[in-house]
This record gives sequence, C-alpha cells and structure tokens, in this order.
Amino acid sequence: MQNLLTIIDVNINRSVEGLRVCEDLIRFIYRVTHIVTSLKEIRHEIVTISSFFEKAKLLNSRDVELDLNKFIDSENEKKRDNPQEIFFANIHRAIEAVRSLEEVSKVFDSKIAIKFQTIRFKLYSIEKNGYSFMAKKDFLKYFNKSIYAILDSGFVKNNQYISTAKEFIRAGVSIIQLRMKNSKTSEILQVAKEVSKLCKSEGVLFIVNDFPEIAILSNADGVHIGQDDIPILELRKILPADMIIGLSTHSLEQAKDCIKFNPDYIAIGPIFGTSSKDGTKMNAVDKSILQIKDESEKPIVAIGGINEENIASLYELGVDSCAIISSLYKNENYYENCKSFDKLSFKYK
Ligand code: 3NM
Repeated sequence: MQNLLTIIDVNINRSVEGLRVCEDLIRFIYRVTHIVTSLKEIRHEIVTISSFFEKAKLLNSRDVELDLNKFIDSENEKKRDNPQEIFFANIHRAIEAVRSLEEVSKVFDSKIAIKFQTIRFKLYSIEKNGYSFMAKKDFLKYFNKSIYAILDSGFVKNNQYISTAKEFIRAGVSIIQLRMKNSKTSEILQVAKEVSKLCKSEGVLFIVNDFPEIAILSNADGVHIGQDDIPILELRKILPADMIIGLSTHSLEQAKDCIKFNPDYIAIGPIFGTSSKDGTKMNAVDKSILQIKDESEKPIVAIGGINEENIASLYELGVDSCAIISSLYKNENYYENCKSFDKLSFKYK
C-alpha cells in the first residue's frame, strides 16, 4: 500500500499544479471568468476528495530523493511556444493525473474512484472549451476599430458578390458578412462557399447572417443572429467549438440581457436612423445602449445609418467595429467608399 500511496501523493500534486497553471493562464491572459471559477472549484474538489487519504501517510510515502525518474522530461516537455501549448500540456497533465488517482483509488475505496472519474469528465469539457476560447481569442483582432462590410443581396448588383467582396477587401475591410434575405438557401450556400474561400485566402473574417447551417457548410468563421433566432445556448450545441456568434440587440436592456448567453460580439442598432434593413424607415435606438461597453468586454459592433460624417463619433464612444451597408454601395464606388471608411478608422486603431 505504501507505494500506492506514493502514486496517490504524486498525482494529487500533479493534478492541482496542472490546474493552477491553467487557471493562471485563463485568469491573466484569456480572462474567461467562468472557466477560472470551474478550474478553481475542481482544484478544491480534488483536495477535498483527497482528504480521504491521511495527509501524514501521504507525506510519509513521499520520497523525492529515491525517485530517479523525476527529471526525465522529453524534448517536447522542455519547450512551449505559446500560452495555448502551456494550457493544453497542463490540462492534459491534470487529466492524466486524475485518471491515475481514479485507478489507484479503486484499491482503497470505489466511491473515491468514482469521484475522481467525475472530475476527469469535467476536465474533458474544460479542455474542449479551452480550444474554443483560444481559437476565438484570435478573432478579437478583427474587431479593432474595423470596418465590417455587409454583402447584402438588396445592394449587390447582378449577383456580383465575389467582385464586390474583392473591392471591399482591397480597400482594407476586416470582416465581411453575407446577408441574403430573400434568396433560395441553395443559392445562399453557393455564394457563401465562394465568399468564404475568398475571405480565408485574404485573411478576412467571414460571417453568415441568419443561417447557421450555411455558416457550417461554407466553413465560415461565424454566424450572425437576431433576437428571434435560435437561442445562443442551443446554437452552440450544433456549431463547431471555434465558430463565433454575433447577436443583434436594439436596446440597452437587450444588450445587457444577452451577456449571460455569452455571444462573441454584440451588435447594437440601428445606431443612427436607416431604411436599409427592410426598406422601412427605422429610428435610431437610444444612445444609452452604448453603456453596454461598461458591462461587457465583448466587441461592440455598431450598425445602422453609419456614414463618413458620423463614424468617428462611434469610435470616440468606444465602439469596436462598424457594420455598414448603404454607404459602401453609394454610386457603385465600392472601393473608394470603403477606403474612406478605412482611413477614418485607422487613426482610432
Ligand atoms: N441591422 P445601413 S440596422 C441590417 O439595427 C441592419 O440590427 C440593423 O444598413 C440593426 O448601413 C441594419 O445602410 C441596416 O444603415 C444597416
């Protein structure tokens, strides 16, 4: 039993140390509070479950001097290139250690083994979530005082989606959304695939409006949904873990309310009056909606009636990205229109 206790002792330390490293990374680099909380809870659970084993006996079983294998690290273990690698190495270390605790505990008490098994499954979920928020962390750079151009079927001439998108990209947009309100889904999918391919090759973020299935099939980076669409928590069940979800909100209450569902960006609008959405004149929302910046760290995308005269005021108020339709299509000067917005945005980057 003495040697089995050594294994228990070693793996309690391994698991809590691995989790502590992950917790620090998520707390200070990725800043995802709910994951920090889960990691902390799991760490404490391990300590609580382990109290089944008498501390004195565990310490007694510990013999660091006799462990001749303690400094045998593979080449892979000696070097990490970035925080992601550190996270995955350490969450794996914790999972392996907990598996070892689970197996060895079976000799002492099967109930303890089951408790470690439950912990192991919680860690698998955190590992999966880790992949998703780290991939998404990279997306944040696209929402840096950037132009979010909407390829809207009501404005794109003669189905020239690709040539229009190319003009937007040439002028420096960071994000393109495909918005095809009244087209056949088979047609939307076809266009989405082509635009997605173009955006990938040009390093532009590609978002599909309204259709999660088309976002998935076209390998888009994200999907944009409205208040009456499939709720975010349901949508996450079918979307790839790294796909981003943007949500439209139209009042400060709606914007605040959506925080608990964790959208990847929050669109607010119409920030100025516009008729581009469905042809009818829509008044601007109350500007109090911008207070959402104080409540959420998510990128804020303003939409509706944005033009060369008013875009700077939005950046001044802390908006991260501006989604635009009609002003980009004026006189069919897609490149020039877009370029002037890009220049106006540049000084706020
Ligand atoms: N959504 P323009 S406003 C598509 O408030 C859309 O959610 C809005 O077009 C919202 O730049 C809008 O021409 C239209 O005003 C944006």
